[in-house]
Amino acid sequence: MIPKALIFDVDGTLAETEELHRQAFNETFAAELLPWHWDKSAYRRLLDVAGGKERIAHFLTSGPDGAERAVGRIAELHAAKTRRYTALAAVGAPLRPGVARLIRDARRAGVRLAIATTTSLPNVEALLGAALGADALALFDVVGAGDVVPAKKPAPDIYNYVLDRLALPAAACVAFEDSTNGLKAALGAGLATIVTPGIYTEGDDFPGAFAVLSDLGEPDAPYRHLAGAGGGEALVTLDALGRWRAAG
Ligand code: XBP
Ligand code: MG
Repeated sequence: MIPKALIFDVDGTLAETEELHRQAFNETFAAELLPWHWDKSAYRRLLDVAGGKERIAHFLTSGPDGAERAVGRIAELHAAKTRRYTALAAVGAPLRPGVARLIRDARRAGVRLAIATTTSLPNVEALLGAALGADALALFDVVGAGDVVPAKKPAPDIYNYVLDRLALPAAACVAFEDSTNGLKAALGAGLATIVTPGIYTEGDDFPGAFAVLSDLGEPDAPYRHLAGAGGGEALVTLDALGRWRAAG
């Protein structure tokens, strides 16, 4: 039976957005005369910490030059970064393959949609508004974002928040993630999870994933099957999700 709801992570799953986040962080540091620049290898390590404020706080523990000018200003720095990110995301970050197709099919079939993300709500609004139109967020029955829960991924809080508001059991839903932290959060909430690794997570291990696929697939661009369910197929569709779940 096809799922009653699809729950999507945002960054790395709906779109490859982490380079825009990294740019927003670095531009904010420069504007604040903080001598910090997060290159790709550093950012890949920093992404182990979900949440931009938490990521900055973690970075400060390494004692970077100028850290004393940031202590007590993390929320202010992060707000400035969010303003920069929303401007970048509003220009547009393309949705990953298959995302718009699956969202459209779910809406047509009466399958409910939700978002469970660590990122801040303005970031979700900017990204989806640019990609799916001004009323994009109305496509989603529940949007769980950022600080609405006390503990961020890999804690399951954001997925439990979404399931509570959907009033659906985890067994009736499927989650979509790109990272190990996100997978752990979704699994912690009891959700079967399809992982589509992104630029910062490809090659990582995803133990417990229901399926690991290069992306959700398009008719002219089938996904690459990496692990779990979906071998020998090309597209993640509602029908495929129903068959894969029934096969266990
Ligand atoms: C990924 C994150 C976020 C973003 C930055 O979120 O961990 O922290 O990297 O966004 P997702 P903020 O759960 O969508 O993969 O600075 O707003 O946290
Ligand atoms: Mg993600």
